[in-house]
Amino acid sequence: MTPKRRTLTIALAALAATGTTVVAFAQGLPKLAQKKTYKVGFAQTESNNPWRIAQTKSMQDEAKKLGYQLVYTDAAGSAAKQVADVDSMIAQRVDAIFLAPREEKPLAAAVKKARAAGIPVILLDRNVDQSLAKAGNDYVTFIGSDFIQEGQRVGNWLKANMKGQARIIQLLGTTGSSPANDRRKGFEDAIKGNANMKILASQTGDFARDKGRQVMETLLQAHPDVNVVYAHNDEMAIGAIAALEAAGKKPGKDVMVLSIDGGREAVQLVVDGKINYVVECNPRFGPKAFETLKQYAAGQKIPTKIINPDKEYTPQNAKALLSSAY
Ligand code: GYE
Repeated sequence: MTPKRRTLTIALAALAATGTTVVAFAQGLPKLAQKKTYKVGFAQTESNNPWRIAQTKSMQDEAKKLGYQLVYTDAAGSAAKQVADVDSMIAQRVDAIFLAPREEKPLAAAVKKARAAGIPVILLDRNVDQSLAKAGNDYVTFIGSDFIQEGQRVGNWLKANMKGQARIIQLLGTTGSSPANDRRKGFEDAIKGNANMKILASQTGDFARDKGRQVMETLLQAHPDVNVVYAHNDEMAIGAIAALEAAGKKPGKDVMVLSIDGGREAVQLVVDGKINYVVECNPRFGPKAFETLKQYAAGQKIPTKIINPDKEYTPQNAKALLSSAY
C-alpha cells in the first residue's frame, strides 16, 4: 500500500468508527445526454394478457416512430428473471431503462443497481416499495394509474348500486405487486364501516384468466351465497365468469362482476350484461414514456409521479366506447 493510500484507508476507518456512512458514488439521479437517438431498455413483466400486449405494442410503436433502438425483455411472470433482465440491460449499456416492476420489493434493488451504474430508470405502470427506492433519487418518476383511486371507484360504485347485502369475493392481483396492494386498499377503505358490505374471501388469481377461474371455482364451493365478484383485472373477471356459468349462475345478474382494465373483451361483456362495471387502466404508455425521457434529457424538472387519467365503463356508455377500448 502506498503511503497516500494508507492515509486514506485510515481516514475512512476513522469516519466509519464515528458511524458516518461512506458512499462510493454520488447520490441523486444519473444525467441523460441529449441525443438524436437512444438505445433504451424496456423490461416487461409478462405477456400473458391483452393489457400487456397493448402496452408492449405502444412502447414499440413509439420507439419506432422516434427512430430509437428498443431493447425489449419479457420476464415471463418471474421477478427473478426481471432482475436478471435489468442486469443484462446494464451490461449492454443502454442509455435509459423503462421498467414495469412485477413486484414492489425485489425490483427496488434492480432500480438501485441501474442508478449506481449511471443509467436513469423510469417506472411504468407498476411501482416499487417506496421505503426501498425513491422517485427523484433512485428513479426518475413513476408513470401509471392511481391504483388506490381505481379500487375506491369500484367500492363507491358498489355502494351506490347495490341493493341489499353485498357478499363479496375479491380476486387479488399478483401478490406483492403495487396494483394488487393498492386496488385492495382503495376498495376496502371505500366499503369499510358499511354493515351491508361483507368480503367473504380474498385470494390471488395472479392477474391471470385461468388462475382466476380456478380460484373462483374453489371459492364458489365454500361461499355459494356470493353475490359480488371484485376482480383486480379483466382477465380474472373473465375467468370468474366462466366459473360462475359452469356453476349455473348468471354473471351480471345473480352475481355482480366488477373489474379493472377495460380491454375490448371486458367492455363487450359490459355490453352483454355479464360485467356490471369496469374502471379503465390505460395501457398505452408509449407517447408519454418517451416524451418524459426527452424532457428529462433536456434537463426539465420531472414530477415524481405522472398519473394517467382513467375512464370507466358502465352499461350506459359501454357500447359507445367499445371501439376505443384497447
Ligand atoms: O391491470 C393487469 C396487468 O400493472 C396496471 O397488470 C398493471 C396491471 C393490469 O397484468 O392487467
